[in-house]
Amino acid sequence: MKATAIANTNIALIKYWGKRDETLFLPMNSSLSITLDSFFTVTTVEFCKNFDKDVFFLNELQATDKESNKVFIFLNKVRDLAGTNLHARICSENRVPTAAGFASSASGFAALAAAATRALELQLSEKELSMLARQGSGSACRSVYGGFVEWQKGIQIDGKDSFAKQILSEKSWDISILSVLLVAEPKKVSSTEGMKRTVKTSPFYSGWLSTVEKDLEEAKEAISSRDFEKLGIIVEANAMKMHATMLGANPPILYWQKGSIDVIHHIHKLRSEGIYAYFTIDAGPNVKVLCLPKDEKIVYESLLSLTDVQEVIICHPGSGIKYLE
Ligand code: 2P0
Repeated sequence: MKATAIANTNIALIKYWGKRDETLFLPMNSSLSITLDSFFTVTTVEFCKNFDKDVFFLNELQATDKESNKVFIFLNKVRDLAGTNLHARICSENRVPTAAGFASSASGFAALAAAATRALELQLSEKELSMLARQGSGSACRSVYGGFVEWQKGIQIDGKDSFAKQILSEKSWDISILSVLLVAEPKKVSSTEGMKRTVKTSPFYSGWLSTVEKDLEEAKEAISSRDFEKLGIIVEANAMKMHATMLGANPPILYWQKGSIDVIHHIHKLRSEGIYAYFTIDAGPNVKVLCLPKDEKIVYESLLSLTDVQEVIICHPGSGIKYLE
């Protein structure tokens, strides 16, 4: 009873920020992402009646109690679905620069959901798999699919209408996503904590909620008409707005560092010179830059010339979950 799955991570273009249910990972707003081709997690799950407890290895080392507990709690949800109490051995390899604040939980829980359900021979549809992965980490529900993906927030209290779906395949529109790794300390506030504090205390959060669904609709229109400039403007503004809600939290949350701001100004300068590049920033200091493949080289080289930039990794739209036999 063993299976291996690979899931790519994703970058949100319209952000998920805030939960209405912490246990079921139900979001306050819908979101939109691109699945990336270069950052992924490979996970093998084996269930066996001879195992007397669950064990979790991350990058060949036994994981910390904190990391393991999150995984075992999620595994209980899979066991409930399958009606089994078998223990498991989980081996995960993260090809995501974890310490740098890239979202490894998205690829991590998508790969875990896929490998665990396949090992137990549960026949889940992609929609059911997305709903399950969501309950490990919200953004994981989007990593089930490749290309451009929308996570519909849903309105039901049981979460049965909160899942992701592909809106455009990875082969239908190639854009470049440059992940800019900065000289930075590990973040002090987790996404989960940051969301909670923002929803509870930020006076700007109502402004986020009243405008984000419109941002999503405009982004979808831009994607469907392959209007890169229109998409870039919405994506950049949506990220800024998310960070503004956090600055209004009590105590305030600031994920940016000096290098983040340098990249923001640099992207604005590139645009003033006629190069269509746009940025987005998640719950961390690192910046992702979107541009068209024809401008990829020049944007890449110009980013590397900035003092606080350690590395730039070029990604393109990637595929959904894959299984290894
Ligand atoms: C996103 N982020 O849409 C947003 C934008 C960060 C900023 O989803 O608490 O690891 O496990 O559901 O999914 C990162 O948070 O949080 C995230 P949980 P998750 O990608």
